[in-house]
Amino acid sequence: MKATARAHTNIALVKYWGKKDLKLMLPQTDSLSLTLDRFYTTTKVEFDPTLKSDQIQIDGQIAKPKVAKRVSDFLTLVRERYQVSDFAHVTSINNVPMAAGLASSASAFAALAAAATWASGHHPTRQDLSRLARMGSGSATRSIFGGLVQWHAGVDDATSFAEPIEESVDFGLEMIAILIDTREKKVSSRGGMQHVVETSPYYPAWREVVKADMAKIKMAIAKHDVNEIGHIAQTNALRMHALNLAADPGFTYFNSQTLAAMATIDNLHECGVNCYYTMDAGPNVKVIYDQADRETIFNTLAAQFGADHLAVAKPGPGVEEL
Ligand code: 2P0
Repeated sequence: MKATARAHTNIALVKYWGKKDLKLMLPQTDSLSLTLDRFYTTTKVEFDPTLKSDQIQIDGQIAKPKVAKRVSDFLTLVRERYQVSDFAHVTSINNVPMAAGLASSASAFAALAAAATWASGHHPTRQDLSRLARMGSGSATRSIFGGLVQWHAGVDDATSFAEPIEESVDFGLEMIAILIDTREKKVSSRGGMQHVVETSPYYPAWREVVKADMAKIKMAIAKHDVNEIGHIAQTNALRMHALNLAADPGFTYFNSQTLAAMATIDNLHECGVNCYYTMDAGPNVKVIYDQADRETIFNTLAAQFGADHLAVAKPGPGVEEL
């Protein structure tokens, strides 16, 4: 009754920002991401008939009550789905700066969904694992798969799952994460996105933007056109963040360093280096480029932010059993 799973984070190129069903965790729109090799979570789950409650340890520490409840609620879902009556020991190690907009919940819930399911003795399809991971965190839906992944919004539990568009991405697409601030963010993704759905007058336009961007980025992926992929991702990210500014009250995840990084990338781009940026629910900036330009981009960013604040990430694999 035990299993260990490793899942990698993903960065959305066409973002998910808002739910249409909070209970079933159905998103308002489709989204598309790149799973990264560099950041991942390894989670062991062991069901134990002698336990009186779930025992959850994250990065060597007993989980704080709020986190422990979220994990325990998720385990209860797995227990109901697969008729398990025991509580579990959960031990999780993150190779991701937690809650800093580097999608730690994506790798965390993808790894937990897989480890808990496998520990229960079941080996469902990856599509089923993706649907289950969705109940923990939306972005975790996509982290079940490697490479470029689409999450179909769907209309109910059965139809809202991720699917790989291209699992082995070997046409040069790469990212550099600029780690500007890895402290926990002030506005959670969950709270931020629902505030936007409820109060941002641009929300109807966002749904149309995503529809168009999904079609465009899939064509760009089919052509292996890194520039076009980067351009679509950057525009999409800016439009997502515009929703936040236009909410009531408005808010932003950007800080001055975020804006400085964006300006540097824009400058490089104007100088003929093809690079683009995307930001999530935090101040960190992820740079999208073709690996042929890595050195130029890395050296420019290292001069500004320090090489120890940069992490080069390549496309990574889907969830695996260890
Ligand atoms: C994404 N983000 O598509 C978007 C873009 C952040 C910005 O998914 O409430 O942690 O658990 O579903 O998945 C982050 O939100 O939120 C996220 P929940 P999640 O990657």
